[in-house]
Amino acid sequence: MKPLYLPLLLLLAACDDGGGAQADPGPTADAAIVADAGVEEDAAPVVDAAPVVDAAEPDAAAPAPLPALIGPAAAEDEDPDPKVVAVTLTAGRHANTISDRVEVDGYAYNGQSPGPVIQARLGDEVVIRFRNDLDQPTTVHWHGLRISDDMDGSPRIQAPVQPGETFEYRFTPPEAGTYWYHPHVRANEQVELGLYGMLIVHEPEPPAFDAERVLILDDILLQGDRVAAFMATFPERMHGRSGNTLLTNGVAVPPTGQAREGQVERWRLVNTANARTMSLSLEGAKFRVIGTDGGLLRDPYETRRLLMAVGQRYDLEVTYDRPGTVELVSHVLVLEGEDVVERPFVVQTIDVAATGEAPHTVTLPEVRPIQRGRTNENAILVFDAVQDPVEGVMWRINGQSHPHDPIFTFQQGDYVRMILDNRAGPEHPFHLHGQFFEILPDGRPETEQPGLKDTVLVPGLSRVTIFARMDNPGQWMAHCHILEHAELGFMSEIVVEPVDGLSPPAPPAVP
Ligand SMILES: [Cu+2]
Repeated sequence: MKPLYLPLLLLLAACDDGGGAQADPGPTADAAIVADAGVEEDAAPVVDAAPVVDAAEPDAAAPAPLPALIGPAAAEDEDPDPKVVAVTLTAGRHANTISDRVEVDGYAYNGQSPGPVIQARLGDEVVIRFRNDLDQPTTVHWHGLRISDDMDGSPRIQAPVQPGETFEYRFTPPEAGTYWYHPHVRANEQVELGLYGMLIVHEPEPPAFDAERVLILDDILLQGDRVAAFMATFPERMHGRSGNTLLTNGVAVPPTGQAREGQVERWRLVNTANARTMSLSLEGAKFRVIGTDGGLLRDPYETRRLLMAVGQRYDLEVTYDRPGTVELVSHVLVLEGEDVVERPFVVQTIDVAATGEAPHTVTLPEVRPIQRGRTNENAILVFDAVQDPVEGVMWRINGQSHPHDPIFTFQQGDYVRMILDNRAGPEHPFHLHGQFFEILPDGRPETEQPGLKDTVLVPGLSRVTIFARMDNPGQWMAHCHILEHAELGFMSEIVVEPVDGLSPPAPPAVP
């Protein structure tokens, strides 16, 4: 069987002149903190607190029903308590159907890939009764949730769940937003084989959209009807694995949905690919960005292209202002002869039925502004690579691959300016667990991303500055989200020490 409609897809990462792992040693870890210890006035944005959605009026009797969801099947809440969401989640082998002609031997959660959409309301306690039916250890990481570190799925804290064993994850998400979950053990293999899903924390009073549409965007590298061998090529080690087949909610044929002229939907997007940065456009409807990694934006914005690094999320408000066909398009660099050209691939189609009705206006909850203060710490993180006799290439962060000790220790409440200095050719989507940050905009699309983020794209041979408020104490992974880079050394930790009198990010008082 053949991969479906796609010709050879090419890496999106800029070519680095033939594999140029750069041997520049970079600064030593000792030299990495360049902070003058003193507090420094800062004109740049600094995260003060996550945007807080104003609490809803209490209605103790019955919570409002969750919005209608279009996408992968949602997990069943097994707990009758309206304040608790309890879900059984089992990882196991599964034949994943990606089209009516191709079935791929892979993995799945609860027999579906993507796994079930897990939904909670802000303030709910979430209990995940996890079971590992794989033949290898795994964990579940809740990407973006600022929960306690022992529930974060980090294999440095949580002993990985062995085959046949169980683990109960228990947390109360402190912010509403669009999140996702995936393993943090051999992630380049387990995610590619199908272990990923979306987790939604709804606002106390969800905006009244006609529907919410979940779009989990991925790619997969197939050879015939099998997933290609892992780490078998030098380009995969250099740039991460780029698939030759794009998947939307696990299927290769662009799914078709239905809507009616005048309707307004919320689309929740996540890029779960191993390495591929998505460049997206939406044609045939009006849309604007209303949310990102850290939840709803105070100032939604319009754009023609969405640049979406792996791990990042966007919430869109999509307004069907005319009948016809709406297409979500992924713009991919493709090798044609000797030329690299950008080609459009439709990854979702919506047929919009004519009604003659004008779109209604959806009122969004007011989001408080992000407070900006002063940085009191600075950190430089240098990303580079060295040649390695075994692996071909090893990725480094501040001169070390897989550093054993934390690369930085901060105090709870620190405002940290982090300079992410990429000295190699390939781009790196940098992901910080447990905290949010803001990106200092500098005109490049990678940095023109307002709101609170947990993942930022750092292009090759350049720097990006972020401002992080370290308000969640614990031991937190800091790594490249190109899963092959993380496996090959680009995986570190920071520590945030608790400070007396400061509480960790707590769920807001929701009645
Ligand atoms: Cu990387």
